[in-house]
Parts: sequence; structure tokens; C-alpha cells
Amino acid sequence: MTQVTTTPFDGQKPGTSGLRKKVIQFQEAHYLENFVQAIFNAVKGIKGSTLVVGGDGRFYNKTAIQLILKMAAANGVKHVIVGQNGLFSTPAVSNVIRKRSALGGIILSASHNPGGPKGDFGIKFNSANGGPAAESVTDVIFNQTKTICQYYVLEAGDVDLSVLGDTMIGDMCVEVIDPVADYAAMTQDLFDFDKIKALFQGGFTMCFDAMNAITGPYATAILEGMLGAPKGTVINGEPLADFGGLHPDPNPVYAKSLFDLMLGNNAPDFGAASDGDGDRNIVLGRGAYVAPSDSLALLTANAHLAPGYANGLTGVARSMPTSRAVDRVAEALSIECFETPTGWKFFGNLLDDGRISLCGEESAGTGSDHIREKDGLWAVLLWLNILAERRESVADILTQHWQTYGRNFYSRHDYEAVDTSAAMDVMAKLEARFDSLVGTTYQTETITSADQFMYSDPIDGSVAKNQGIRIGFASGSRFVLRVSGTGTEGATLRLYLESFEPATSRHGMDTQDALKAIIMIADEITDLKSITGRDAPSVIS
Ligand code: VG1
Ligand code: CO
Repeated sequence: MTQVTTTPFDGQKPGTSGLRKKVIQFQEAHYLENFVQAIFNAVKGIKGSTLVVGGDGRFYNKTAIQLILKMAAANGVKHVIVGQNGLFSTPAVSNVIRKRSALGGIILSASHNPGGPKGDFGIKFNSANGGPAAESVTDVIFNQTKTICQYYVLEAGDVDLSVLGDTMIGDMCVEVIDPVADYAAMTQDLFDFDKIKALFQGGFTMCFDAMNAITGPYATAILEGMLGAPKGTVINGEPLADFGGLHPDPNPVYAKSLFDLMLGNNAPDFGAASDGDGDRNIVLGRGAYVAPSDSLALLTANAHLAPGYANGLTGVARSMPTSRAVDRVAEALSIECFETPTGWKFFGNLLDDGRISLCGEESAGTGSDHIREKDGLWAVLLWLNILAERRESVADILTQHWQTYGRNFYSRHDYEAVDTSAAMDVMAKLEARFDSLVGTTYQTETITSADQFMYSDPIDGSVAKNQGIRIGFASGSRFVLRVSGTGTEGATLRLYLESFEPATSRHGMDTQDALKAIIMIADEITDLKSITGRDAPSVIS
């Protein structure tokens, strides 16, 4: 074993789930090594433990895994379970950690960020419950990155990750497993595969765009293999190191070809896509896009149609910027509904404690208590199970949902890669005006509340501050402004806009038109465009 002397570096920021940077930064001497050692120093019980390791297949995945194996062995880890060829989707890692009672897992991914040598890479630690490490752990990792002065590596050759089975390196066993098998078996327990099979046999058509990222092998095995969907249902199904140049963020801009297909003349019955690491999903019907916030509400209202949720839900949760469509369903079902900060880790305690069964975020993440990560393919399968039971089109199901609960018009405007100090300036100036804003009327909208979102975890009492600015209006409309924690260039400002429309006659409106007044007011009072020098958002979803 070699002990290498190193110097501290600007590690992961406190509060974020992992380290996400440009590949070239990870290629700098000692950079990845420092972070991996910081994890091993921070996590209790590493010696003699079992860990799960894998990633979304992006550039640098294999190099990073070989290093992690050698460092794990040098740090006394007993057993590492790795996906064949180093591949694992994020939800599959969560599942294997739980199933094999591992101490935790290391996931290599930058999720929806672009890949390739000039793209992004990332690494994060998940705990024994299968979920992203809590802030109490990530804060210790962060402190370690600032003080670290040595790391440990075993001198050994690379392990052949293409072959299933066990290999010893030093005193540590590396077990290479099929990354799909356990995950596929888990989904079979939750959903009625026979019903979904019958749906496909009846001629139901679907397009699943894996965006050349990790869900390809999972979707192909489950949809085309186990459920009998025709070959070709899954497109872009091969995980590529640079995602074939695609930007694996399933939104109207980066998944444009799927949107064009589904909103065009030859649309199949159902369309779906997921992101780089397989934890997000979007779904579309013929001529109908289901906004992720609406999807969470619809899944909550219909989950009982799938065997895994037939006994009903204990409660639901959504991240703060997610639209409040799901709140109305929870009220109708008389179940609890929680509002948490952005990021999946905040759902962990509620799921572990059985307070919620389903949860989701506006950024196309939905999941349940089956694992502790959001799960793209799971959401698609739940949709398929619901469609197989209801035998109605996605568009009809959506329209009926709005008729019953009203429609929450919702949109997110991202200003990517803006100057970091300008972004901070926008936030600080708006915050300084809270008192004077409340009671002010703009056009027909009166501001009734302005605050920085703070969350107290109902289970362990931990407090997360400064989770985004919320401006509420008397009409029930609101907007939210926060700085992204996952961007790797400058800062990304996210502006979330929402209005509620009870009148069925107005449900067919274009979303941006419906939100026009709120968009104009947000522009005016945040001063975002003049401070950042941008005249339009980079992405509207
Ligand atoms: C974004 C999303 C957030 C999500 C996070 C990680 O964070 O908005 O909802 O939990 O990405 O998703 P931010 O801080 O950039 O807004 V993933 O698919 O990267 O694991
Ligand atoms: Co992701």
C-alpha cells in the first residue's frame, strides 16, 4: 500500500450531494484521490465494510472506478460490488445497497450535465439506506477536503470489470454483477407485468429515449425483453462516454426530438425519456406533454392501480419549487403532504420513517419508498401500469385530472452560466426588499408573502436554511428564485413560476401565456435581466 502526501483543495460545497466538476479538473493530480479519501475518512465503519460502486458510463467512469477499488482496498474495505463494465444507474445502486445491506455506495455521474472529455464528471456517496448522504455526512466530507494531507492506494493491477464474478485485490473482494438483474426483479414486485404485457400485445406503441445514457440497458431488458414491447421501442439505448453529443437532460430543449415525435402526426401512444444517470423521467402522450409536477400529482392520484401501492399511500412530499398540484390530490386523499428543499436527500428521513410513500421534484424526478433515489424507469413503469388499467389516452387522463383538481400552470426558466457575483447580487437585492414588497400590487396581482425557504426536518429536527426565495401573491400564484447547486460553470439561476386555474375553460391555454403576468412581475421585481445582462432564459421547461 502506498501513502501519498497531498494538499487540500476546494472540495464539494457543503449542502450539495456530491462533487460535480469539469472532467479536466478531475484529471488534475490528486484531485479525485483527495475526494475519495475524504469520503473514506468521513464515513464511519469503512474498515471491513461492503460498498457498491458504479456509474453512468460517461467519460472517466472506468478510470475513476479502478482508482476507487485500489483506494478502497488500501482503506480496509472488505467487499466491493461493481456493475459489469462499471455501469450502474443511480436507482440501481440505491437498490443494491439496500438489498445487499451495504454500508453505502459511490456513484460516478454528473447526472444531466453533458459528458465526454470536455464535459462534466461527478462523484457522490450514498448511505446505508440507499439515499444520498445526509448533510451531517456531506459536511464532514467537505471539512475533510479542506484539511486532507494524505491518501492511501493499493499497488495493484486493474480489475477486469467485463467479467462477472469475484476477484481479490489485496484483502478485498471485488464482485462484478449484472447491473440490471436486481433492479428488474425489484420492478416486477411492484407492477403488474402481465397487464402491461397485454397492453403492448394489444398494439399499444411507445418510444423510450435513453439519450445514449445509462437507462438504455435497463429499458431494453424490461420494456422490450420482459414486457414484450416491439424491438426499437427503446432508442439511443447504448450508453456512450459522451452520450453521443446529446445533453442527457430530458426537457423540451434537450429532448427536442422526442417532443417533436410526440407532438407530431405520427406519434406513438406513449413517450418517455430519462437523464444521464437514470433517476429522472419525463412522460408524454400523443399530443400531450405531462409536466413533471403534474406527473407527481397524477401518480399520487392513481398509484393504487399498481400492485405495489394497492393499499394506498401513507403520505407524499414534493420539493419546495415543485408546483402544488400534488397538494390538492393529497388533500382529497386525506394524506400528509410535505414541502422539502430541492434535492432527494431531504426525502430520506420521511421515507425511512414511513411518513411518505411517493415523492417528487419539478425537475423530472419521481420516486417512492421502494428505494432512496428518484427513479426514472420506475415512474415510466408506474405510468404504464396505470395506462394498462385505465385504457385511456395520456391526454384524456391529464384533462380529467385538471377537471377534478384544477390546473396548476407551471414553468421553470433557467439562466445558465451567469456570472456568479451577478447571481448573488440578484438574490441579495431581492432579499433586502422583502418587507417593502409585501402588500405591493403589480397590475392585478398583490404580493402577500416574501421569504427565504427554511426547512426543519420533522424526523430529526435538522434545519436547512436559505433554500430559495418565495414570493406569493393573493391570487395563489407564486414565483421562486434559487441558485442551482449542480451547475459547473458560473452560476445557474432558476426562476420557477406557478399559477392556479380552477376554470376548465382555461385549461387548454399555453403555459407561458397563462403565466405571462407572473413572468413580467418576476422580471420587474428581481431585476434579474439587467443585473445578469441576459435578455432571455437559456432553457424554458
Ligand atoms: C437539480 C434539480 C434538483 C435535483 C438535482 C439533482 O438541482 O433542480 O431538483 O434534485 O438537480 O438531480 P439544482 O440545484 O441544479 O437545481 V440529478 O438528476 O443531478 O441527481
Ligand atoms: Co440524474
